[in-house]
Amino acid sequence: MAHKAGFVSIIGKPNAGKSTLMNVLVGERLSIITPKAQTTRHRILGILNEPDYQIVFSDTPGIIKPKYSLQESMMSFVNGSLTDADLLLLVSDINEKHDETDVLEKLGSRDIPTIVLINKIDQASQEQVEEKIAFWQDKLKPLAIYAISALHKANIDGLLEKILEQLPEHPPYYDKEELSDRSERFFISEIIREKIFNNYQKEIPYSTEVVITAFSEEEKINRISAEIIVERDSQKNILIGKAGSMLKKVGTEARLEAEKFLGKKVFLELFVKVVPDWRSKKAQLRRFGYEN
Ligand code: GDP
Ligand code: K
Ligand code: MG
Repeated sequence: MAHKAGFVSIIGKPNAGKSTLMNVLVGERLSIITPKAQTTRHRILGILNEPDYQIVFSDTPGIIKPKYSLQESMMSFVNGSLTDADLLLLVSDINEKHDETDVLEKLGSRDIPTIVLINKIDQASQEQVEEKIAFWQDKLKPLAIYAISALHKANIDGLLEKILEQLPEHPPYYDKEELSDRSERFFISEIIREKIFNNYQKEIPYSTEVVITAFSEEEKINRISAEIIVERDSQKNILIGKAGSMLKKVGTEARLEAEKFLGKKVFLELFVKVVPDWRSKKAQLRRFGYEN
């Protein structure tokens, strides 16, 4: 049988469940998931390899109206994922009110085959599902609409078949051993960011970036150092916590997750550093990998 391959971009509003879906489709925990909006800041590839096909999924930041440079950069990752997609998976949270204007605007007059996924049906009634199906049918006339639960892996098998139907015959784009285009360093920085999103409130997660400053692989252990960047001294104090208690908690959680991810013992050192207003500074953003 001929080999199929293609690019499938996962888009939608913040918190719709895009990252959860990508991890389920790829069968690995590549993208970080938190209950907070704007957790995902990059375009992250997740590659599903089978003998007769390769699907290159892109997880993307939720579509918003950007207010500062970091968010502009996040939206340019979304645009990029639209440009080279063979197929779009538009994820919509069933409990969102019917305002998907930002998403529809972003699609604009682009004519990319789109499958709409109504997600979190575990939290909704059959009537709600039908109402939402009618909404999307009317707005977008997509190729197909699936009502799913990414979290509970409901109705995912049918979706995968439908995706494959849409993909062209093509040789693989990436080595068939590859799971992502990202390095282990990147995933470790994301794991640390996830623990920060889960452990702090208000603006702290949004003001935080993580930079891996050392990553050395030894036979039995990986030694990793990371800087947690914040915008102000007050944030640094909150991050560290009383006698270092909060930073220690984040460090422990991140280390355990990193060990699972790397399948190896990890020694993790965290430092906190203030870089005033980094989210609005182009040079800093470039340094942190948000180049457009
Ligand atoms: P993203 O911002 O679109 O990438 O969304 P995430 O994948 O980070 O998920 C946002 C939140 O929704 C997390 O707390 C997920 O656990 C939750 N979530 C994702 N899919 C489902 C689902 O099918 N059902 C329920 N109940 N929650 C879900
Ligand atoms: K999220
Ligand atoms: Mg996400």
